[in-house]
Amino acid sequence: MTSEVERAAKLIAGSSEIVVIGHERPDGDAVGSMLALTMALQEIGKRVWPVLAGGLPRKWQFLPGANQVRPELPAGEKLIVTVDTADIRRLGPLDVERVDLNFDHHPSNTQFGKINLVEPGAASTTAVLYRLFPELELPLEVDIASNLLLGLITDTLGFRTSSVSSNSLRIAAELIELGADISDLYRKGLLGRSYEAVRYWAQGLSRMELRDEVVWAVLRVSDRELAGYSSSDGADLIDVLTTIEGPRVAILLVEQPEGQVKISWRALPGVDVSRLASTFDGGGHELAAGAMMEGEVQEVVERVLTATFAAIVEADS
Ligand SMILES: [Mn+2]
Repeated sequence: MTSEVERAAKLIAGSSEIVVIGHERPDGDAVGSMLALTMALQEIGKRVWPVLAGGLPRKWQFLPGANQVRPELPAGEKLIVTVDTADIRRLGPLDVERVDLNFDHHPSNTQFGKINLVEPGAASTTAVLYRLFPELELPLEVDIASNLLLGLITDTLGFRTSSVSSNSLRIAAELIELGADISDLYRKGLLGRSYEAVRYWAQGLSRMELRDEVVWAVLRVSDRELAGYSSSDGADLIDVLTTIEGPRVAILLVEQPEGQVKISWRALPGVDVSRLASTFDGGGHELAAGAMMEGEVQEVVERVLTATFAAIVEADS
């Protein structure tokens, strides 16, 4: 990877205008990576545009640098950088023809960049960036550190996923030493949620089901309307399903406005849900993966459950 890092450093040095893009329906790691990289590049004198299809969700607007995020690509030739994005299609409806630099930690990353800095073992993309910043001659200060720590806190669900290592905590400690406020980031980025989001959970939880070591819940467009919840995501309900003792796989299915269903899988070690997701054209990590499927909700539920039960049987054989 070292020569890739050198090539990346040269590419950055030779570019004065840079676009940094995160994936659509961004999580904390996508936003934190995008803002940290944006601010670090600005510190060394680059003109930088952070871009997210659909703009920055309100949840992340407390972050330093958040007011710079725009929903569309700027005109003209720029260096194009993506963060935390496993597949170029996850950039959403942005018209991205070419990616120069691809920073990520998803094992399923399709290596779509001219240069790919992908570390599948890392707990977050912000952890990858933290390690690469000195080699890329990018600076660290409190606002950059805060965004990096946010990505690490959110992707590890507060340092409790199997991806957490002593190194994750060492990085967190160093970011705290730079001034990042861990308790504030933890509360606003991980624990804090709206009343509407919890009402939305209640809709999904009231119809939750458990069968043969798989627990699942469905969230429909009508649930969002009833709860007054405005985003088309799952409001992290999957993280509640994974706290249930017994099931080896948890699944959340979220109906989308235009005949699609977004699926999230979480597994205990032993079942590889990233392989399962890839059979539906999705991807992710071994124990946390997702896909987008076409079809009516109930029909998608049946297909997903059948495949998931089969994956568990296969894992045990
Ligand atoms: Mn991530």
